[in-house]
Amino acid sequence: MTNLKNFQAIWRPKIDQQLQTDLIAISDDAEFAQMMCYAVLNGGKRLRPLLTLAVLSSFNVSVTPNLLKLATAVEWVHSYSLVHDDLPAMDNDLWRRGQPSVHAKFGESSAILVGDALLTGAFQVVSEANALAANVQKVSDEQVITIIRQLSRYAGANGMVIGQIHDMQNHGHQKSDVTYDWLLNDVYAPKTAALISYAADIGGKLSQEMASTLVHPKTQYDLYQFGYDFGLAFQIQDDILDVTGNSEILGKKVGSDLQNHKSTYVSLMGVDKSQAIVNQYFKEATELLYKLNVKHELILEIMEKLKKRVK
Ligand code: GRG
Repeated sequence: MTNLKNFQAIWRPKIDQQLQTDLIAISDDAEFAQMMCYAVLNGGKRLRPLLTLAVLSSFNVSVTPNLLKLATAVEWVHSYSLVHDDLPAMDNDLWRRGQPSVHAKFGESSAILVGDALLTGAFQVVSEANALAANVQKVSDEQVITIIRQLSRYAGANGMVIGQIHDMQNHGHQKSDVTYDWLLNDVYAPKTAALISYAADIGGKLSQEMASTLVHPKTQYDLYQFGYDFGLAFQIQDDILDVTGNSEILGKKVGSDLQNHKSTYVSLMGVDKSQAIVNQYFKEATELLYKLNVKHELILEIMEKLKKRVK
């Protein structure tokens, strides 16, 4: 088994178990808890929590129950964004991960509220992670606050939300002067790269604290920048898959951008040039990884796998 296969075989089920436990525990209403579980647990790659855990492993930090729980909070935020992104007022997608999207299954008002509960729940998860740590090293309160601050920044008004606002302005070609720079800096970076760079970044911050590993500020910055470049590549790849992908494999409709009359890298410059830019961002992310003075093989494998993704 490759390093990554082994790592995923161990940690994917643990991430899912942690998510399920917390999703069920957070609501006294079993029916609503099931809706939340549907939104989060029905498929998905778990890229963001796996990335945080891979960074911890690169710094030789053992993943204690509190660290696992902290690493899963980003998946709550990510899942909320998917639920809201699929709503009729946004992308109006009826399929997600090969299943009816949350509003298609439970109705629009429930989907809005599931998203709301996932977003707020993420912060509850972060604030309660140490309660799991009876016999393990606690994460300092200061670090917990840093994580809350980072996650709220990347999810909030200067993060995913503004990315989505700009994305909506891009619907129906309402914005006539769409440029690559605008797409990259004002849509893709806040909408997609932010959460991926968050996942890499907190892996480094937690390693610094838990293993007293000296994570040099430059290394910490490189980790963040690695996640950012990776995230941009990931999003442009998403544009390409929306044109070249297979809806059964993707588990969602293809051609959504075209149908929503959205400008994307692909509509502006075509598939081949967009692919060349994806390759360039992956290359830059790889170079940053090589600069990190850690065992980067696992993170590299994650990226290599995602480079070839078809969903
Ligand atoms: C603030 C409502 C709101 C939305 C924010 C992030 C976002 C905007 C919308 C999500 C939809 C979308 C297509 C985002 C682009 C990033 C992306 C490729 C998401 C899919 O992430 P994966 O591939 O999904 O990690 P899985 O299903 O594997 O978890």
